[in-house]
Amino acid sequence: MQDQLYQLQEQARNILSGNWTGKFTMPAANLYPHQWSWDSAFIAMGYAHYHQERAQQELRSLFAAQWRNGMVPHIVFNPESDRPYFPGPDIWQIHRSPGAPAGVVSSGIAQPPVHASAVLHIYRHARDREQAYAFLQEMFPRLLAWHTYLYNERDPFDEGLVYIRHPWESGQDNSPIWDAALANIHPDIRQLPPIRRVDLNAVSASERPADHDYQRYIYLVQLFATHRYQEEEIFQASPFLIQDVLFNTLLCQANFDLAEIAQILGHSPEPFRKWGVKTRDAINQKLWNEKDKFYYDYDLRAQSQIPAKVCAGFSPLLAKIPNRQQATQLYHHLANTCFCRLDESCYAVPSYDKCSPDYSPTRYWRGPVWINMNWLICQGLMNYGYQQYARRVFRTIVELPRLQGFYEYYDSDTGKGYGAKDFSWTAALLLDALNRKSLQKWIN
Ligand code: 2M8
Repeated sequence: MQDQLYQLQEQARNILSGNWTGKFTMPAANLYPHQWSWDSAFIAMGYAHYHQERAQQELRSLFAAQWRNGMVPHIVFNPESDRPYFPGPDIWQIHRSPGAPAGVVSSGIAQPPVHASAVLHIYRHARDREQAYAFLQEMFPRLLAWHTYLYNERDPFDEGLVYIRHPWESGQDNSPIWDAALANIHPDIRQLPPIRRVDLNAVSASERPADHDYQRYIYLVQLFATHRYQEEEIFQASPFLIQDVLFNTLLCQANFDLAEIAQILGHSPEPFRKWGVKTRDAINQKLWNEKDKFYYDYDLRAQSQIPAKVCAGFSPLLAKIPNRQQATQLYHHLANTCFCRLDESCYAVPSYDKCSPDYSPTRYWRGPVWINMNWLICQGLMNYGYQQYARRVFRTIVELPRLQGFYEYYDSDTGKGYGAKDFSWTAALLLDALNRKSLQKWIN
């Protein structure tokens, strides 16, 4: 077994090396040939166990594209890449914004703020302590600007909850959470740029978002460019404004991690703790549904919660957001046939409620198991002492890549891998899981 695990880790490291460009790591060479924001944070957490320099470089490259208002863009385009990706810089047109960064080309939206957590993780695992401390010093003002942007520009009612203005900002692109909001958008197809689904050259259409989703994704991008990426204008104009459970949970945790970074550097941790607590309380107040005993996103346009049971609803366990009773109630949803009972042979955790009529075992964020979500949920379950289930989720992080290869996502019933092959965060988070002291007891 030890031999097998050694080989598996070797494979994971080889995947990361294969996707490494010299400055950052592509999520997958054939489908995602540029740099993605939250991917890089997850990838850096894998590197942290064996290549400190590269872990640091990964985030350094990303933050080199930070906008003047503090936003960390969700894609940083690689000018040297000749691989196709849509939408490219010509669609984003970030030069229309006065806040766009100089000398780099990026998208004009964000992704979940996992970066402070990744920076602290790198520091904790660093062999070269001096270099690690210098890295904290370098990243602290950038992280501060990033979180400040989110609270200043994305929380107009000062609730402690930030909104996303595009499904891609959540990282869960075609999640059923967005269906109703997107259905209210009726783009005039003739006004849209041609939609080049180059993703379908790499992956079957049945595993990717539908064309009507893409039309709406591009409609929103066009709207942002028309408003020169001015947040106040977008807030007035955008039909899509959602307070997302996963995004806010990761922000909450990132604030607590930023507080720790501040303390290490001799700054006051208080402002960051306050942000964390404010967001934690707001998630419980506004995103918890007392009837269904589940966390749901909130649609600011429709002014209502979005009752889609997705696995991101379990993510607040990660940041210790639920109280004991809420955690028990969440666990009842998880250890249930509609997700995956402990005695069932399925692979936990499907990304969407299997009892929903529109559950799909293979279509992207509408059902398959994702290793990053499992990684978050596994730690969340451990926070509340759900050891048996946490162990099961941990084993899935290891078993699925071992049996099937390092895919982007997996069918919860068969375990078959789908989407991109040699997917970086699947490799990086497997490396992290296998090298975490708290999880090593489950390796046998
Ligand atoms: C997926 O999203 C991109 C758009 O950002 C795409 O489909 O082209 C998502 O799974 C997202 O969470 C991820 O960061 C990205 C790269 O892995 O791919």
